[in-house]
Amino acid sequence: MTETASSTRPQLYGADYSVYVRIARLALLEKGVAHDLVPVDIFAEDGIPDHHLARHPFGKIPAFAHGDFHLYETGAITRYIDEAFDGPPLQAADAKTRARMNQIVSIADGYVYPQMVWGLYVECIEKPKRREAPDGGRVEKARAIARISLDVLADLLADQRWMCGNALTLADLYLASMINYALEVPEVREMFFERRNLGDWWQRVKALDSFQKTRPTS
Ligand SMILES: N[C@@H](CCC(=O)N[C@@H](CS)C(=O)NCC(=O)O)C(=O)O
Repeated sequence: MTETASSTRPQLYGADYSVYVRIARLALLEKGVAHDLVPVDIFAEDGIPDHHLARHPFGKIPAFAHGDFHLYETGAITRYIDEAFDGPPLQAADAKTRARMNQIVSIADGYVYPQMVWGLYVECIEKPKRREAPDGGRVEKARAIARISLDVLADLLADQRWMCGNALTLADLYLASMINYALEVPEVREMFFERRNLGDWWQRVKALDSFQKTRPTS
């Protein structure tokens, strides 16, 4: 792996089950940046450790350090990784494609994560595993927004290889990490694979070495 921005090895703080930690890891691997994933369990029984709150005052993961440069928020972390290191660009150079990529990342943050990961995956898969009943109202709202999200994403993808054209971008990395959990829900699988181009995109995502190497272990 190469690293040319400085000789300091970036540190990513978090856990491999986290959607957002995985997005940052995908960016690091796609750029070929040698780094360490430093474990932090924000759901530990004794609470979020103070050393993590010092890195991320909102107590979320991931947090990131490159030498004495510290960051949190996945959007800032992944854009820094893309811009500070050599390796294939993860953001388009032209304004329109870059704006489209940023739009898709916002759709992922604003609708796919809260509705398809929390509203459907957590409600329909995680809660029953903990012997808790899903919140029917929450699921119904999430289902409606999932349907809109998949329609929009299928339209934006059209017959392109990746969400923003021929090159993999942050838009694909965000969606890959989120869709991976959402597809555990049978009704999401059905809605997703009804859209043939999304199914083809998913096969390409699954074939990425970075995707295989960042599979959650728990
Ligand atoms: N806006 C943050 C979101 C990060 C986030 O929500 N991380 C989740 C794990 S995937 C988390 O820390 N959840 C713990 C909580 O909400 O208490 C980012 O982009 O990094």
